[in-house]
Amino acid sequence: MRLTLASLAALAAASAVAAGASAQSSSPSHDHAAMGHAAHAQAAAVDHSAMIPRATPGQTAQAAIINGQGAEIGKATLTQGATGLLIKVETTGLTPGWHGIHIHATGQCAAPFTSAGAHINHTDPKTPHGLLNAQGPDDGDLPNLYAAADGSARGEFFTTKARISQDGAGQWLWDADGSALVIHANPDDHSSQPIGGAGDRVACAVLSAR
Ligand SMILES: [Cu+2]
Repeated sequence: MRLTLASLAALAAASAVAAGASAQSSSPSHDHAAMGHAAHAQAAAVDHSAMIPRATPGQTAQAAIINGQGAEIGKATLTQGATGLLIKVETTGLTPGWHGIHIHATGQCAAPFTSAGAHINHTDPKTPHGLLNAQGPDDGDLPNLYAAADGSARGEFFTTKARISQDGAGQWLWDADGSALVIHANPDDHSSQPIGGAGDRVACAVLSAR
């Protein structure tokens, strides 16, 4: 559809220019040429958005989720889609209830997981935290994860602000220092700073190509 429109507009512009060249003194053809130029400018803008690089779908990876004692309690499965990243979380060992879960900037998971750094948020200027924040969200924000009475939790999260493929929109998680998926002790309120009151970091998974 976009290509067809662009092609049509380009054709219209080309024919308008030709008409202008063959009958330069005639004012109606000048009007025609001006209209052609306007159509061409619009088509160029549409073309540009169509050229934003897209990720390579199908790339997938697994990352071990560890607790504060360094024990493996679950796994995260990352699947690259064409327009974003799907993060599947399957874990045990959490306190029952809601937990904030975010993508942090550094692929280091040594308890208490502060080495994972802040959220991935390399946009300039930095965007405030919070999926429900009018000025947010930051690139590492995700909805909360719910742990059942036995401490097990499963969920899928989709973000357009992160990727494991080298091309595409959003932060590349497999950069030189990797990234980390961090589960917090408390739920994220999705609006307050800096992390929505999510509290301590209780579990972590290193995200890297390795
Ligand atoms: Cu976090």
